[in-house]
Amino acid sequence: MSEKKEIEIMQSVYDKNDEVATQINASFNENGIFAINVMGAPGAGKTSTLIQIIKRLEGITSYVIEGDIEADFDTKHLQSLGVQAIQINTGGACHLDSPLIGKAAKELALKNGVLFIENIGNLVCPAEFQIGEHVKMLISTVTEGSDKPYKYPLAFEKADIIILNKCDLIPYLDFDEEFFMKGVRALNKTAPVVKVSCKTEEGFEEAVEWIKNKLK
Ligand SMILES: Nc1nc2c(ncn2[C@@H]2O[C@H](COP(=O)(O)OP(=O)(O)OP(=O)(O)O)[C@@H](O)[C@H]2O)c(=O)[nH]1
Ligand SMILES: [Mg+2]
Repeated sequence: MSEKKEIEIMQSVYDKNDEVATQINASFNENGIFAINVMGAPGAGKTSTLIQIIKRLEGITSYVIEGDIEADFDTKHLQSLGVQAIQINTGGACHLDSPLIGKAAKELALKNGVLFIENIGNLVCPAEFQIGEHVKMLISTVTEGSDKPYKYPLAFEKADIIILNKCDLIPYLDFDEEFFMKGVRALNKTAPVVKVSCKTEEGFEEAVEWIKNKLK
């Protein structure tokens, strides 16, 4: 009985979230905004990757909504680089939801450009919630180990593009790229997997081209 009640409540939480997400997505379309939900574990390099991508999107306005449980270091860092960024602190919640994005998007007064939404560092819950995005970008790293697609399948399954970050550290690790790719492809046949390093700033061209093609 109690189990049945829990399922009903969860269903209504997802339904309400998805309804708002659909409205937000329509508003993004009206305003010429292409929205990317950026997901990944804590410290995977989500903010570092955004910095690398944004500086290669010359001539295209980039906005960032930064999601964190607490603190605003990433927003301050992006703003110091001239990026229009706004902070959301969930105060404990492990993912962003669409009402939070709706409010932040209004404050940014978005018009014609790319909106990156850096989700809370978490490889599980962000993949479950639509937040009005057009695509999902997953930042995975070689330091997390090559078994992550097997252990956290939903994020890999739902990603439209997978960035494999921190590749400068491969010589010091036992990362098994073949095993990683086998796990990814069992879940997701189409998402490009792009190897990068924010440290050496290498490998970002493919990701930038992918975004530019989506904008067309
Ligand atoms: N060696 C190496 N370090 C990296 C790379 N990318 C990011 N880092 C480091 O990893 C740490 C976390 O990077 P962030 O960009 O803050 O990661 P994040 O995913 O935004 O972190 P949260 O927002 O806290 O979840 C920082 O110390 C970065 O300098 C990389 O490609 N190579
Ligand atoms: Mg960050």
